[in-house]
Amino acid sequence: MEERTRILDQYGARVYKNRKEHVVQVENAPSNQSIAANSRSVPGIMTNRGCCYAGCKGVVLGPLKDVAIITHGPIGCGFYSWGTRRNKATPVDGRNFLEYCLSTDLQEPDIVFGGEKKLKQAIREAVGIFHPKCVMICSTCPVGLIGDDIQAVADWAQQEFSIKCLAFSCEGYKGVSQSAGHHIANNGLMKYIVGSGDAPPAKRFSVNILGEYNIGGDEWEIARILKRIGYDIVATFTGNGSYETMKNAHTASLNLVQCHRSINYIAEMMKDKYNIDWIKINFIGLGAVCKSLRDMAKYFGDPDLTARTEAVIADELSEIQDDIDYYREKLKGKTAGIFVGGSRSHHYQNLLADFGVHTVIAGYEFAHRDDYEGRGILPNIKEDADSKNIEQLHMQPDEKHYRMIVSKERFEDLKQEIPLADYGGMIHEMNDGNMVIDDFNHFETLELLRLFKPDFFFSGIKDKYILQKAGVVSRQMHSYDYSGPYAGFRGAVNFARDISMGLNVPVWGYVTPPWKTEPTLTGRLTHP
Ligand code: CFN
Ligand code: HCA
Repeated sequence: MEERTRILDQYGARVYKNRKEHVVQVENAPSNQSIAANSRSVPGIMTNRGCCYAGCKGVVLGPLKDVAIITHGPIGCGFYSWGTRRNKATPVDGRNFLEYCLSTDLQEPDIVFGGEKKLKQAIREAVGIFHPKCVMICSTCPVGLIGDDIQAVADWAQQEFSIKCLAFSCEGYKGVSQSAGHHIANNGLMKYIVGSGDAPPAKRFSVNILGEYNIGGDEWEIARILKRIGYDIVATFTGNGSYETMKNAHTASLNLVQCHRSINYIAEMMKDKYNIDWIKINFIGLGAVCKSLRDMAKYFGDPDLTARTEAVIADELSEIQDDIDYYREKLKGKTAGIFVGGSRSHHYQNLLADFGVHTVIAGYEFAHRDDYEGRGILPNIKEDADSKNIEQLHMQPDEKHYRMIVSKERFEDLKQEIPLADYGGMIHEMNDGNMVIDDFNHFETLELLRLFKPDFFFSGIKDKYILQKAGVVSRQMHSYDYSGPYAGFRGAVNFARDISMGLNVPVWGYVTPPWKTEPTLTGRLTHP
């Protein structure tokens, strides 16, 4: 596989040895190739990953709008996890704590003599000003190093102020990426909040939405559709979410899992503890939204609900049909690269495909192997046009997997029978020659641009500017730059409009960048 070799061959021996396991070029699609993931980045490499604190405070806990979250640490961590992710929330009784950034702002003397006193004072102030029912403390790196006992402080605060106070030891250096922080946050929410409410059992078609963070208003659009069909949303984890609703999440009948990476732990724990089933859904992309809604109806098995689902799908699609046709005409045949954190790089491929855009390179910052390789039996079934409905178990050359080879028709039938919680991963759904890269870095990004020349390259803050300077249309797929929602039916149109604008805007033709006409560095060579 040529492109893979051309990238890897440029590395020195040690980096080559590490990176070769993380760079896959798809062969024999639908492929069940394996990939190395969720391991330590090469020290010093320009990775796009974040830290454990980012995953816990920034991602999973941060969107809770009625919780006063105090970042215990120097001010930078609190400040940089405030607002940039664009997780939006509707105020409750005119209040929305997301507008505030609360931090102990640790200074050198606190590092030397301990920060617990300051943390107690911060909680006292937060309680005095905001009167929250719940306070959360999130530790940053130095707190773990100096050994502040944040759990003891949380216990003290619960007594002192008669509130719920949870401590999360999510120091940035724990684990290898944001992913460890997701797990820590999931454990805390599950242990201390879910199930602590006393609401009566929820209505008949009641669901929780897990792993949806209301970036750019996505949750609002998803909730709009679900409510139209007649679903009752008990709690969303955690976009536009709240302590108050999450307490009663155990009363729902079904958990819908949007981002599997950040929240599978809660889905599994709620299954064990409350016997609530979960299904994998995806509200990004028209085909994916329709499939998810149908899967939900199938789960509940109610004829009226199924009829309402079909009626809403038909109505929503007819409302946007003209826009979809218009943008498909502008976008079809284009190619894209997409590199985001742990689930969007897969989900957005569906939305791009709706408009005829093929994803040729993709990867995650910190996903685990199941996000790439799939979960359950689906990834191990392969359709083969020549197969005459005969199922056979076939050992792959790498001797790691058995795979069932079936005809196309049987493949479609089997897909209907497969449990709704099973899904194919990213690799399974990409085509021959496409690249899948784990924990991609800036060097690889530039090489991929050179080798594949995609029309779009979707990514994040850290690499956005190298892409733009290379003249490639890029949108920030973490926060949608300043736009959104991109989920659901109406979100699909917003997305198509934004990327089509990026492609068709003539402005770059009018600008000559200074480095094309002037030297950017001047100097004189002197000989000693
Ligand atoms: S909103 Fe989610 S969808 S939660 Fe996760 S894995 Fe991050 S913050 Mo950035 S955009 Fe990204 Fe996913 Fe799930 Fe967001 S792809 S990196 S930790 N993510
Ligand atoms: C995080 C949050 C982030 C960062 C985005 C980026 C987000 O992981 O700390 O690095 O481009 O979505 O805001 O993923």
